[in-house]
Amino acid sequence: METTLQISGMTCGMCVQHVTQALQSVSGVQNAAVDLTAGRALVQHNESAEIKAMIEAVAEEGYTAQPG
Ligand SMILES: [Cu+2]
Repeated sequence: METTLQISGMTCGMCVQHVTQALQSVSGVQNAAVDLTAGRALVQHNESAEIKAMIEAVAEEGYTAQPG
């Protein structure tokens, strides 16, 4: 499965690293490709992964994610 998240608050490559690691730490997430310029994350995951958990993991790092 694939989910696109709009990410706000990213300003540099470190932000991308933080968001990528946060998303990949979520249970059921296989891969996360984060695009700084687009402010977007493409998340590959299985059916058990919860979008809510992805959003919370990103929020814990200080960024805002929303489905889209
Ligand atoms: Cu940064």
